[in-house]
Amino acid sequence: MLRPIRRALLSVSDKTGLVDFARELSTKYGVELIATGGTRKALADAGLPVKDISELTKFPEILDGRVKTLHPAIYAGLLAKRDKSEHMQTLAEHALPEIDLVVCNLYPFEKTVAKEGVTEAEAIENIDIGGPCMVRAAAKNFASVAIATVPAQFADILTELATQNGQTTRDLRFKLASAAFSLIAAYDHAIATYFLHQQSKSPNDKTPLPVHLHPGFKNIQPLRYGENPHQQAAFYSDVPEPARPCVATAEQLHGKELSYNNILDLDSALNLAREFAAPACVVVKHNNPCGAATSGKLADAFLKAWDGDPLSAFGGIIAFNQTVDVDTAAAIMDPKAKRFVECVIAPDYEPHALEALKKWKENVRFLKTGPLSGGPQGLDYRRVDGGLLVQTRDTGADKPDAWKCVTDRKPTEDEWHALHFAWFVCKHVKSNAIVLAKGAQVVGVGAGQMSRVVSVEIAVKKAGEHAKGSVLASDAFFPFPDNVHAAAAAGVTAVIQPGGSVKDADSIAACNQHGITMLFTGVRHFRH
Ligand code: 93A
Repeated sequence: MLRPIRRALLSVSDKTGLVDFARELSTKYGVELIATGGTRKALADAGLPVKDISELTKFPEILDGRVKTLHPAIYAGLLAKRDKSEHMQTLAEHALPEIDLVVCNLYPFEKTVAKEGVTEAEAIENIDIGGPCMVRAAAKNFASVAIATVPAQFADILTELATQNGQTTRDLRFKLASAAFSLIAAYDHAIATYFLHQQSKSPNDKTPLPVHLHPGFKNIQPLRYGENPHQQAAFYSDVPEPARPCVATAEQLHGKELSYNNILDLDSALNLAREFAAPACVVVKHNNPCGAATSGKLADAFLKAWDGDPLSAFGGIIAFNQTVDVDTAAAIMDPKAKRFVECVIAPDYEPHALEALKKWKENVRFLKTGPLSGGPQGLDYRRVDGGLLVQTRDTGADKPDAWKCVTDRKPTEDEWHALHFAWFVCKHVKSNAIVLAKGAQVVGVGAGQMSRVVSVEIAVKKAGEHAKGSVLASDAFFPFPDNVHAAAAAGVTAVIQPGGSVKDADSIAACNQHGITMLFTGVRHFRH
């Protein structure tokens, strides 16, 4: 059982709330206060009993305070495992006191470098060394030590001391440790960013992008350039070992170096292909699928995906969800078709298929992911100027069993399967997204339009004669029934969309008028 908090080490730059917190610790719970220079003075000035850190280290603060807490007496007291007798014996042998609570916030590096005209020397002096070490040590030993890094945590700690006989719970200490490690990560990132900016101020600076990037991303491939030749770029990965199948861990078996845009498109293509259990092929151009199909045979899925929009497929990125066999390779390379392909990604290739593909063209990139399982993982990050948007992935929301038919006519079995297929393709198309499909083959896509009805018109135009008898998926609700009228005029027989518009009733009435069947999914798939 953990002893009550008896000794606290306080070392803070931001002294907000410090005195009140320390007073309560000292007067109510008899906690011994030990502090570094400035913090000690603030506490002593408020009339609190406080020991100087050098009483504990038996060593003065030196080098203008650059070395104040970096001492074994501090670290032993923080890191000793309380439930390990050898550790406790060592403390006793060397007369090292246990530290139960650390209150520490760091030199204000970010504030300092944000100041107009800050000098390099000022910035450097504000890189805290001892603080982060102490915070990490306390956080590592959260089993026995509590670490407060922001004044907002003082109240939580006091509440527990009051209700837990002067102790804190493991649960609170774990949360405090988690916040502490986040603080250190952010702090070090701010320092790294400052250094990076200092060395690459001009847009033409050709210094390579850094090896490590917050949070935990590692440079796995410097790229020749970014979206355009005047932009610098690199490919970073945060996939820990053992690697899971994705573009970042895929093995390139053949072809030219991958480009920035290749990687984006490969990711989009793979993430759509892995939605399906049946053999599937996806063709992506500029981050949108222009063709996609599933079939009993992979070669057939490929031909159907390519034929969905052969004009756009030229120079496309192709993803498969199953091993590329000899027939599929032959279909890709068919001399009569004269196909131009940038990249192919698949779980694997049959040896003969790969051998042939490698001989086909020197530059085409072939990538192998290993067996696909599940969807993409981790948080999704998008940078905006001055900020970062973070969201969870758009996975797992769809419940086909709960889809509701809202029209007089119910879908036939064939229509239901086509709608199901079209819906999952639509999820991977930029908004406003409209997908026309026949069976399990995309025949027309309207992507990235600012008005939905124009997306319908584009999808219909792309589908040409195939629009007749097709089904339509829309990533978000129809705001007006004009979409239904346009679809009906093209010969669409079934629609799938989230529903939820104030004008749903008008769209449903329009479907009924045209004999179209319509499903509501209750789930939206915007993709911006
Ligand atoms: O210069 S340091 O990196 N060297 C140290 O050993 C050290 N220990 C604590 N800075 C160090 N600190 C930092 O001093 C703390 O993180 C805190 O921000 C600050 C508190 O100093 P004072 O109590 O003198 O105001």
